[in-house]
Amino acid sequence: MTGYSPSVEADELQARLRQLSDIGELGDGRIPADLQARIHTVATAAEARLGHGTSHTVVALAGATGSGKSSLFNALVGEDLSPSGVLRPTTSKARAAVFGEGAEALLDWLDVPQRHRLDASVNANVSLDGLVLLDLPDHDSIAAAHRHEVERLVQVVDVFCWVVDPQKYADAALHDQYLQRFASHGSVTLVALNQIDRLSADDRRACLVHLGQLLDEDGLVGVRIVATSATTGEGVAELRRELSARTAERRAVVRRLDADLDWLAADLFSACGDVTPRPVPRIARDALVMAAIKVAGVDVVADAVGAAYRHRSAMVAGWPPVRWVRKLRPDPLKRFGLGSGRVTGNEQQSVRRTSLPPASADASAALGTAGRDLVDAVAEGLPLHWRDSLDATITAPVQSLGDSLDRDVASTELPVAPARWWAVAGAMQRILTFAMVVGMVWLGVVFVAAWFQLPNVPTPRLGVVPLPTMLALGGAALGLLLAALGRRAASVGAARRTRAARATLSAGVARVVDEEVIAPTNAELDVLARLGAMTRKLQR
Ligand SMILES: Nc1nc2c(ncn2[C@@H]2O[C@H](COP(=O)(O)OP(=O)(O)OP(=O)(O)O)[C@@H](O)[C@H]2O)c(=O)[nH]1
Ligand SMILES: [Mg+2]
Repeated sequence: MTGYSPSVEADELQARLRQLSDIGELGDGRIPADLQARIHTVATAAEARLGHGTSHTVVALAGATGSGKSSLFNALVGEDLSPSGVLRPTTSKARAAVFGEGAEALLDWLDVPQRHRLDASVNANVSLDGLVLLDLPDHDSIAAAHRHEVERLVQVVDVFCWVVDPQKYADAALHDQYLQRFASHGSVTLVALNQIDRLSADDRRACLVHLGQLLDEDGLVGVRIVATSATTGEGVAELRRELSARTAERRAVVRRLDADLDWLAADLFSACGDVTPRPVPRIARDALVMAAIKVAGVDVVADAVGAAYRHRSAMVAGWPPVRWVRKLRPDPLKRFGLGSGRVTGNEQQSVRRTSLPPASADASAALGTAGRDLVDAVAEGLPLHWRDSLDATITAPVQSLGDSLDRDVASTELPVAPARWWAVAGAMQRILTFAMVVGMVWLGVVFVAAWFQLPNVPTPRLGVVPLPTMLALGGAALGLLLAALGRRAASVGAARRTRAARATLSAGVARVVDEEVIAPTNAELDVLARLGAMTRKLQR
């Protein structure tokens, strides 16, 4: 950062704030609610603070009751503006000392009505122009209103000046609740070890060393510590010089907001930046497709396609005298509301359904398991809240997959077109049956004529066999033989069509699974990967 001009820093901050807002948008439902709330708070505060410009630097004197904040405030400004006292706690509302012009709108936004305008050159050597010094109530107050006032203001001030005293500088309340929490804010943090007049020279050194160690442990390595006494005035000029320098460089506004971003970025990183999600593994997708194939009833429909082929073939090319028996049996495909071939435009629009029996409990359970396995496979190693968002992306479509699969099966064009040989065989069957009937009638006439002793009906012979006998027996035998051959051919064709139907239906199921589950899951994983990349980038 050294060597950067304030405007470059401000531009960088603006760019980071835009990234943060993108993360907030993309992170909706994918980032834990508390982090999402912090994104909102930081973004809103940054926008508002930057809206008031960087010409003023707001420094807050914060600390425990009795540490001497108000006394130090008065000493720094050179006037007794803020009552200090022995009654604890003394200060209940923040008070501002404003050096130089302006800052009204800024103080309105900070909601600090008690303001005092002061000459920028309190001390001839030091200009405090642009400094807005706040005297805060006690952070560890017995009065909740004091704590709220402090909490509200520490979120928005530009520089923290923690005022500690030799008795309470190690208090857990200060270190746990504030110093550690603002560990990223070292560049905008100062510590005043006040009431230094109460210590001997040796104790001062020891106290300063110990305080330095505690701050290091808090994560605030190398922050400036100034030893002061509001009573004797020792160190006050040094602290004033420090405040003057920080105000003059006009970088605190951007640095504080940058530190807020660093702090948030670190937490965002541990929540979602540490891992990169990968697309759905093939094996998990295939397992889901297999389970969906069972739920869709692909085997039942494929078998019905074969059975329908045999059935329809027998209806056309079977032996005509017994064909009517076939008619009594239902068409295996029509039973399921399938097999009428092409889907018309109207049918596609109105939702077409099959009358297939519902999937077995086992098949449905297996689909549910495959869905959960998919969640496990994609969420492995990812943060828990991402698992939740993936669960939401996967579970609902898996649960409604049955309906979509049924619609897909209903609209699949099944291979049930009549084979060309059926018509040929059917025509031959008609000729053979005709020959058989002619032969039988002829034989009947011969038989009746002989019975009534009428003159012989002529019966030409073919070799030794009379023609009517040849027609009757030959027609029947050839018809039966042709029907048997037809059944065999239909069996072979049916097996082929069963395989083809299974392949077409399975491909349809895979397409539905890909469209309704895998594609949205991969899209969600992609969003999560982008979110991870964005939080890594925000980290710097
Ligand atoms: N000896 C000594 N006493 C101090 C010093 N600074 C403040 N005091 C005294 O400490 C007491 C508390 O001072 P305040 O300035 O009211 O402390 P505060 O931090 O503003 O307290 P709250 O407003 O209650 O949070 C007063 O009696 C001061 O006179 C100092 O540097 N040395
Ligand atoms: Mg006070």
